[in-house]
Amino acid sequence: MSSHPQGPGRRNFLKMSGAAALGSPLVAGGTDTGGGASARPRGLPPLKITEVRVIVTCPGRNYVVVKILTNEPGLYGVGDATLNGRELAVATALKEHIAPLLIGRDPEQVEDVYQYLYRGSYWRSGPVQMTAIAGVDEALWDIKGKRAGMPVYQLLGGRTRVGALAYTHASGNEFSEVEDAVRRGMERSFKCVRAQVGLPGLAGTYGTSVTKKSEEHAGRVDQQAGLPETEIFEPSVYLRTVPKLFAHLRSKLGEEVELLHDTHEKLGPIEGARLARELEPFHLFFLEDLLRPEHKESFRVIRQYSTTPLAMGELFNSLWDCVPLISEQLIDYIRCDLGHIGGITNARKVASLAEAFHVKTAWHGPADVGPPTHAASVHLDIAIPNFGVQEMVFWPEATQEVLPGAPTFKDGYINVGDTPGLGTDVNEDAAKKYPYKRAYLPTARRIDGSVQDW
Ligand code: GCO
Ligand code: MG
Repeated sequence: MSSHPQGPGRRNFLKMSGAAALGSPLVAGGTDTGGGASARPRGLPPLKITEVRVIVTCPGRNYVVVKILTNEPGLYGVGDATLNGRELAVATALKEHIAPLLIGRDPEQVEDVYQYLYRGSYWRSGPVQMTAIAGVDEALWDIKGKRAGMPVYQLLGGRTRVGALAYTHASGNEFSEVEDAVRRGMERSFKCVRAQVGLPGLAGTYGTSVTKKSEEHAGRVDQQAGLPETEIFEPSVYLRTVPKLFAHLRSKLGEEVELLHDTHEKLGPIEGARLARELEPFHLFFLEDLLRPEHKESFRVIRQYSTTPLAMGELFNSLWDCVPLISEQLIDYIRCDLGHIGGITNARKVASLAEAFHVKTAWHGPADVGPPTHAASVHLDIAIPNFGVQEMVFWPEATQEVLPGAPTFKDGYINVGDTPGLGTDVNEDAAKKYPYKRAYLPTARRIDGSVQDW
């Protein structure tokens, strides 16, 4: 690898190549070691990435953590690169393909690193690659914040709100169980609760085949072993059941609590339109992921029939996945996962695009992405003008031990403090106590045995 083009080495190079005279950034053949920013404005010494550690750990469930070290003693950044059920694919991409590209680079050139990793690999987008990039991106923003002595939200423009309105999960097999779970959320001061119910006669349905504590940990923390479970789903049963659940909840809980529901990409367009229309009287905060991510144009059908607010996006991996739904105003909330769409650098572009089209954000925030991604989401939430709501979880003790510093929750809002950077960290010794366990997401089939989206 040739020498890094920052500092004196770079200035000599520019003199020699004549590029300085043209005022152009570094453009030359040979090994790419960094972008074309001009000399350091603040008189800080040049910074270089010296090591990239990829830590795979399972404190209750699997997480992939990226720790980027620099030549400044003690200065490092931590990002989360967890992709539920495909953790080792991301860890390998990071270790084998991405880490070698980062050594010697200036960690402050966050956008340039993002562009280089996204477009520079030629093979672009996809969940594995974009999760790996997100881990790097979060670590770089963490370094930038630490170096500036500021929390990341300050670097993004400063606070626009006191905290981020948060939602929790409630589920059960009977309407009364779901009602009790929503009440527990409300008692805990949540103003917004997502409600999911089991389907009569069918074994396990997305969001319900979990422990009674599901609303607390919002994930399959106890179910990550062996081979995938198969759930059974039938659209007709689902479509008959869900409107009745919300009729029940509204009659018992009143109008004030904000209710949300996740279809998890299971329906076709006319089924989705029917559900959205039948749920209208119950005034959902939003109805999430009605259709598979491939069928963006089919959201037009749903819009034609219903005024129920729609959310979509946790399976999107690029800015361009978001463009059709946002630019046609086919959704009301864009809910990409910062950890699967390349981190803060890309998500803030999604947010700005959405701002121009009356679309708000609702970043994906389940237990299967780690605390640094949750923190990154909240830093963005409290800095942008078009924030909508933030999905959140409470972390089990083991996760807090390994990945301390997650955002905190109070009076219905999630928040980050003033610690420089993202505020999250990794305890590498503690991580070693919890080795990776192979784990899969569940899968689903119809009653006739055919494959169904889970
Ligand atoms: C949500 C999501 C999650 C996903 C999970 C898959 O809205 O919270 O749908 O529960 O199922 O992230 O790994
Ligand atoms: Mg979802």
